Amino acid sequence: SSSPAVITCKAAVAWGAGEPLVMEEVELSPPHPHEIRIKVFSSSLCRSDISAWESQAIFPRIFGHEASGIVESIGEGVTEFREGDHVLTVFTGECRTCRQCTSGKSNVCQVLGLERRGVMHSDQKTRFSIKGKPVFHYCAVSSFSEYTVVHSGCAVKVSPNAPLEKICLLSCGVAAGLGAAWNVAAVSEGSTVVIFGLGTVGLSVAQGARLKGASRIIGVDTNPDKCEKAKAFGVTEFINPSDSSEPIQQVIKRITDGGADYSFECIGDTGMITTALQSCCDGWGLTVTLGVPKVKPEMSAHYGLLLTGRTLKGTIFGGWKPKSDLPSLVDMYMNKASTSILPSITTLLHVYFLVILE
Ligand code: CXF
Ligand code: ZN
Repeated sequence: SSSPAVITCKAAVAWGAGEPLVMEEVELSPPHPHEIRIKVFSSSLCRSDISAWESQAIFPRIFGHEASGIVESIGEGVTEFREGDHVLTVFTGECRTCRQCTSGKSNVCQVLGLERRGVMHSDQKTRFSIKGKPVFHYCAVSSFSEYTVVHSGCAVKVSPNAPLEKICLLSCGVAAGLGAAWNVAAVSEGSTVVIFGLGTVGLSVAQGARLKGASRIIGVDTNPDKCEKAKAFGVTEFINPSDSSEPIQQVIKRITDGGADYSFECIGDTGMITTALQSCCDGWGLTVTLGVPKVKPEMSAHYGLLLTGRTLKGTIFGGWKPKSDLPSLVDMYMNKASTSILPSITTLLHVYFLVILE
């Protein structure tokens, strides 16, 4: 096929912090070497998109990173994709050659890791422009657009039978939560789990814990509407901290005979990391923190919590290596290998706002 040209398409452009997105005609360059251009099919909205839109200073910018689509064209040197392949985008890529990727112990790629400056990994430039003026990327994905360009290491080929409008949720939030429960905590059968924050990520931790046979899954959220939704994802007890004056960590310790086996911070509030540590038990209590802090990145806790045997672990994208692991997660959803993942992800779709671009 002939080499791809610049295209124009519609994209939702953010012009300033907190300003409404504007549908604009944008120019999108062809994919550079080792990049692919994707026709975006679905893009769900992640809290990180909103946080960056509210608070960061990189504009104009195209947000969106949790997406599915179809490969429209490929750049030089791309062997892994063809036009027409179905893909998921990822905000943290997998180069498969760096020290981290080859360690067998990590999903934090040194080459295609989280991009924070609004440009592409390879040349620190943008592929989008409006009348020649650069429009910045988000997480090197920018899926709130009809088409986008991503590094081939930041896309994952998936089964063409999988419904693109559903599996985009596996591109960030749902996978992050499931992975935190399965890969990072390795939640064990019969255990007690407490989850702070019941958004997509927290609900997916609950689902993951249920699938591993946790017997008590305590969900904590200040929004009373989350109670019913949380039960559909496996939460067995819902606690709204606003309902009582007793500190939440004290409530958890009281009802679990000294603290949970596992606690998960899914809010992005560093104060809650301390609370989560205080809510798990002496000896083996494990706190997994995966929320993305919006305000204060520093955390503090009494060292005694660690001296008495607790572990604090952080994780990004639930420890999944996108290329190595996501296709099987999609297959698991398709094969209903685990019967309950399907209804739950479908339920998620009713709960979360989806941006559909066609
Ligand atoms: C996040 C991870 C932490 C920084 C911003 C992007 N990824 C997905 O939501
Ligand atoms: Zn996200």
